[in-house]
Amino acid sequence: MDHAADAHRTDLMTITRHVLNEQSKYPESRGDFTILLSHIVLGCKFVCSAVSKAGLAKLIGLAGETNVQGEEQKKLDVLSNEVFVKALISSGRTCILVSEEDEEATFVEPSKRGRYIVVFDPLDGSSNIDCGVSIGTIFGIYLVKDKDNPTLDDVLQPGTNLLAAGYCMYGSSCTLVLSTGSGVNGFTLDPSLGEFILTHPHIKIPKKGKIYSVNEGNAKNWDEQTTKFVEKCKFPTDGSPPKSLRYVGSMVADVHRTLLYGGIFLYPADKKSPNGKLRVLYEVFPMSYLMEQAGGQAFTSKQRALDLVPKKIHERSPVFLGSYDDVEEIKALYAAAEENNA
Ligand code: AFP
Repeated sequence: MDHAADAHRTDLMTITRHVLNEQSKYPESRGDFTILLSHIVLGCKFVCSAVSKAGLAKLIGLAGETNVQGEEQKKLDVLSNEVFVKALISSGRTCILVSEEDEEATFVEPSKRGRYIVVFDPLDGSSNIDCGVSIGTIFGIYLVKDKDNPTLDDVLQPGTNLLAAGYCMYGSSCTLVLSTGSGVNGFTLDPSLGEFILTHPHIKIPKKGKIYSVNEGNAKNWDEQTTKFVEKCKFPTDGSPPKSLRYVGSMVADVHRTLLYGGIFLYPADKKSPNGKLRVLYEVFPMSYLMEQAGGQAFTSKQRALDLVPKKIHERSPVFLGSYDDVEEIKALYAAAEENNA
């Protein structure tokens, strides 16, 4: 028996303890963020449990509704959205919520209002639900300017203003990855304890990776830069081995692998979708924030992704994110094209 390992395991760093530790660095803090986070964690635990029972409980199947992007909503999307919205409002710490599933932003009634804005995709990758492939929740947190007078402008902030961001992946284990602006930490749900335990402290993405992740089925509609980049991944000209391709089609799963193993995740613009597919507020921003906090980069084809200022809550943007050196390569291709056009 490995007593040393067991002794180590007796000092469990739960996500709440971790956030309380962080909070203690700010004497003026009133614990509001910790309370908010505990409600997000509750939502994640609920969704995790629902996802793992989905087949059994016959939760899978169309709910007969269509979401704002014109996609068919699965029952689990509807459930997850309801659970998160209710958990966030009942925290008493939120004032505006933006969910992928709701066309309009939700303004919390004054009696339940707090200082935080939460943007989230309660169940991303829903086309993977029926086959049991990893899916996830993505969230970002902002501060409102004036709690008594919240407006949509408070939501349309650049990603650089995020206070925190994270995702929870419902896969072979349930993993919550979080950054509150000082690095990235990963927590795994111990189902017997019902607690997220710190299992991946101080995640740093490798500076260069061996994997690229993209839906190559869209290749015929890509621009020249994306085409060149992917060609270089497959047929490198610098003597390095070709990169491997991995693509789940669930952003959380593809980004999680990229964060841990290194490489690049791309969802570029193409002729059919000139703004790409992924949503700025609750997909591109949180994942770009985590990548930067882990030492990587995120780029839109025109600028640093976090510098974008969205004009609409469901706006989309192309994104290239991952290992620093890999993103640097795609940036160089776009910079060269711009120079040639100048
Ligand atoms: P769904 O929620 O419709 O499955 O979309 C998932 C997603 O928004 C994101 O999680 C994936 O990275 C991306 O779309 C996959 O899109 P493609 O199916 O076009 O590759």
